[in-house]
Amino acid sequence: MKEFQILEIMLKIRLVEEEISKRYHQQRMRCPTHLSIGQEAVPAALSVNLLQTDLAVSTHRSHAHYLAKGGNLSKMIAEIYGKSTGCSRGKGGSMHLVDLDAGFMGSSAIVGNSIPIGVGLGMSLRLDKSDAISIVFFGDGATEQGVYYEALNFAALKKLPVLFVCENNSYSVYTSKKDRQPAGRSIATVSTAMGVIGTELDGNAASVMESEFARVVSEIRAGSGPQLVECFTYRTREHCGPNFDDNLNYRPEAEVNYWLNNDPIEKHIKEQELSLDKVRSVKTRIEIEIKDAFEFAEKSPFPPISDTYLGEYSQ
Ligand SMILES: Cc1ncc(C[n+]2csc(CCOP(=O)(O)OP(=O)(O)O)c2C)c(N)n1
Ligand SMILES: [Mg+2]
Repeated sequence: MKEFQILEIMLKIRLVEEEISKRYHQQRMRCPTHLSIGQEAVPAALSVNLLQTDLAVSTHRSHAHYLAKGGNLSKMIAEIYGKSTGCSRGKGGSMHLVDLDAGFMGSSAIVGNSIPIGVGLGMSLRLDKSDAISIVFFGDGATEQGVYYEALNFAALKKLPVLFVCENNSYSVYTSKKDRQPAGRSIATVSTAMGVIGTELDGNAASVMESEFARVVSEIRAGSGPQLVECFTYRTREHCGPNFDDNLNYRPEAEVNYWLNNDPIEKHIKEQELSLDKVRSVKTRIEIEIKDAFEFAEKSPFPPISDTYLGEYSQ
C-alpha cells in the first residue's frame, strides 16, 4: 500500500514538472522555476510518514516539497501563473509557496534563510506541547551559509522536534561540492558532531528511505531532539528553468549517466515489483488532475491592483 502511495507522489511531481517544462515557453509562467525531476523520491518517501499538523519550510526548489506535504496542485499551478487563486495569492510564484492548510509554512529564494524559520517553528511546536514536528528541506549548497550552523546549534541546544532534510544533489548551480567543501567532509557527520544526529541515505531508493524516515520521524516525535537526514540524489534538468544543460559540460558524463540509470521512479517500480497495469491507472488519474490544474490556473484572474499591499506582512 505504502509502495503505491510513494509511487503516486513521485509520479505526480514528475508529471507536473514535465508539464511545466512543456508549457514554460508559452511565457504564461513568468517566474523562475527550479525543477526536482530526478529528486522526487526524497519528499515522497518522507510524506507518507507525516501528519497534516506537521510543519514544513522549503527552498527555491519547492514544488516537490509542497506537493508531498499535501499542498493543493491547482493552487500551486495558479501561483506559478501569478493568479489570485494561487496558494500565495499570485504574489510569490514558484519559489514562494505558502499553504497554511497543508502546514506548508513557506519557501524562499534566499539560500539557507528558511532553515532558522523551520527551527523557530520547532520551538513553537514545543511551546504548544504539540506532537507535530517541523521539517526543514534544503540543498547541499545551503550548508555553506553561516545561518545553517546557528540553526543546527540552537535546535540541538533546545532539543527541538526538527527534521533537517538535506537533498544533496552535489551541486550549487554549476559548482560541484568537491570544489566548495574539503574532500571527505560529510554533511551528516558534521551535523552529528554538532549534536544533531545525521543519517546518510541513497536519495533515489524510495522504499529504504521510507523506512528510515519512519524511524527518524517517530524518534523525533518521541523526544529524541533534532535529526538530519542527508539524501544523495541528482537533478536531471538545468539548475533553473525547464531545459537540460548538460551541453555546458559542468557535470561529468559518467556521473550524469549513473544517475539517469538510477531513476527513482523506475527503480521503485522494479524493486517493489509494482503491477504495471496499476502504475498506468495511477498515471492516467494524475494526468487528468494535472490537466484540470492548468485549466484552473489559466482561467483564474490576476490579482487586482487594489490587492497590491494586501498580505505583505501576514496572511
Ligand atoms: C543567499 C543566496 N546566495 C546565492 C543565491 C543564488 N543561488 C540560488 S540557488 C543556489 C544554489 C543552491 O544550491 P543547493 O542549496 O545545493 O540547492 P539546489 O539548487 O542544488 O537544489 C544559489 C547559489 C541565493 N539565491 N541566495
Ligand atoms: Mg544542491
